[in-house]
Formats: sequence, structure tokens, C-alpha cells
Amino acid sequence: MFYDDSYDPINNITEINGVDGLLYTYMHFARNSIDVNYQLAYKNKTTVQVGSRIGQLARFASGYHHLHYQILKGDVYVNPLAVIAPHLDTKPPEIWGVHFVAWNDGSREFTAQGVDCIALQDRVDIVAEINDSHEELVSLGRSEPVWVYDLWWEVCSVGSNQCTLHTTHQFDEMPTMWGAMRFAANRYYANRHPWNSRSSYRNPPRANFVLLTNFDDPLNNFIGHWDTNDMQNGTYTVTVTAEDFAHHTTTHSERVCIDNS
Ligand SMILES: [Ca+2]
Ligand SMILES: [Ca+2]
Repeated sequence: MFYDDSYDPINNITEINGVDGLLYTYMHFARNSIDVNYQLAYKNKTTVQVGSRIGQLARFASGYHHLHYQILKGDVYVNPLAVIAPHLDTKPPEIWGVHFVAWNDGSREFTAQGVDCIALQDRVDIVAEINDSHEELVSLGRSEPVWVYDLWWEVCSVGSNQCTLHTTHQFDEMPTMWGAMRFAANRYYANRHPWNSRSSYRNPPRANFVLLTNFDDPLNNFIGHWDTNDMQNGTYTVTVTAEDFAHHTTTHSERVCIDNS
């Protein structure tokens, strides 16, 4: 355990070694606000009880007073949404759209060319725009989206009912190191026009554009894709499902026609 409330709000931070083996990090305490009992526990290397006061949150000029909270299990970042209870979440995720683009080229979107299906060819990346909100945040007057628990997509051949399931990642653990370089964030969330995930918390409502196909090869940036050359020419439905931490699910289907002849 250590603490630092001697500097500006950006650096104020404390870490607690949990008896459960997890490392808890809190950031954004007001200057010189760390509780005296907490300081004593640090100096005497004694245990801090659940519910103890640590310090006071910094007040931000923007009005967006907030706590950064990180849980580390070994070298795995645990998603706080997976362990915060209770979940007062009665609203399923929303899938605002599913788009198909040429492999790693978000500027070339496949579209329905006057027919009832989106014409696909060659290697494809799938982009889904997803929002999930949380009653507790809404009740506080904000509409920030939170991220989902799980995401998967399924391709079914129209007529034969043969389906192939593609999983992505279960977000009770974050997919990889979310450090300053933001490798994982750049790989899985689009941050370029026109698929720019809203990154400003000052401009809700917003959603994130997630690159579903990049999860197929998690070790390589952007390599992941859906190779429609492996499919027979024909008509398929692609169904994306998003599940939140309260286990509500939402699906969104698009009809696609593959023609690689
Ligand atoms: Ca929800
Ligand atoms: Ca890709």
C-alpha cells in the first residue's frame, strides 16, 4: 500500500494490496486529503478495513468529478464492472449498426447495391457500433455508456441453416495491457473517421465502434478479418450479439451476399 496526495489531482493515487491477492488502485484524491487513519495504516503496515475512508475526491473545474479505479490480478486487468455489486442494470445493450468494410480499409464500406443484401467480396472487417448504459449513471444525470461483458457474431447460410460462431472476448478481464500505448484499444476500437468511437465524455450520447474481426488474431494488430473466400458464394445472415454484465443480450442481423466468382 502507498499513497500520494501531495501533488495535483492528476497524480494523486493510492494502491491497496487486497487480502484476496488483488491490487486495487484509486486515483484523483484531493490534495492533502488522505484520511489520517489511512496514513497510520500505511506507516504501521496494518490492515485497512472494508468501508474505511481513504480520502476525498478532487474537484475538477469541468464539473466531472470522478474516481479512477483499477484492479490488477497478477498481470491481468480485471474489469471493475465484473465485480462491482449490485448491478442496477435493467437495460440491454444497444447495437446501433453493423458495417462491413474491406480488410483494414475503413474507407471502403460494402453496401447493399439496390438489392436486399450487402454484397461482400474477399477479406472483410466487421465494425459494430455498440452502446450500453447503466441505470446508476443515468440516475446521476449522466448517460455515459459502459462496455459490454461479451460479444460474438454468427454467420448462417440462408436456406441450409448451417451456422458458424465467432467469439471475441469476455470483458470480465481486459484483453491485454491497457497502458499508455493503448495497443488493445487501438486494435479493438476504431478511432478513425468515419468509425470514430466517441472518446469525449463531455458529448454524450455516444457509442463505441468495435472491430469484431480483429479479435480473430489477438496477437497481431489489425490482421484479424473474415475471409469470405473460404465461404461458398450465396446469401448469409450475420448476427452480432452483445451481452451486458447483467446478462441482457441484444442482437442485430444483416443479410449479406458473398460473390467471389
Ligand atoms: Ca445494460
Ligand atoms: Ca482487421
